[in-house]
Amino acid sequence: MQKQFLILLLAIGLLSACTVPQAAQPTPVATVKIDLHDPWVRTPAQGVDRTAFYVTIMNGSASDDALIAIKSDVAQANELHETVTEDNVMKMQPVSEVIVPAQGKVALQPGSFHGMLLNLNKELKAGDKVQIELTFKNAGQISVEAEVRDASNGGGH
Ligand SMILES: [Cu+2]
Repeated sequence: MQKQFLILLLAIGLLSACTVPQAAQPTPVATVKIDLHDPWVRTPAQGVDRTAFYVTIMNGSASDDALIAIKSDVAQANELHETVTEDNVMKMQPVSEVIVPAQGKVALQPGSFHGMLLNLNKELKAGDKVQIELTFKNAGQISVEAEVRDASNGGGH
């Protein structure tokens, strides 16, 4: 009985904590500004169940931000990768984040950083639209609609 009473008190405390200060606080000023330009997904090669996602990220804020994750519902696994050249061999490796400098930009593009869509659960063809959710350290989650496109040249991703 005593415990229930305590829980009730806690609940009331939480309620008032939620409602009272909210009315008094000024509207927060947005300090994070991320713009996403030209999002696209490469048309997967015939019979291949993986592809790459590209976008240019512009950071209009005064502090660095970082892309830390991507998510889509067309792939079972969504990773951040970087294409590097070692001993004249191009290969890609997972990265934990892609830094977007303050007042600067970074491009996820063929031969560089990219989002990797692995174990595709849907057939993608040129012209399809794919919803991608990007998670940034500061700016939080931003969703974009990426168009599926054939790569203009055959360069590896
Ligand atoms: Cu990759």
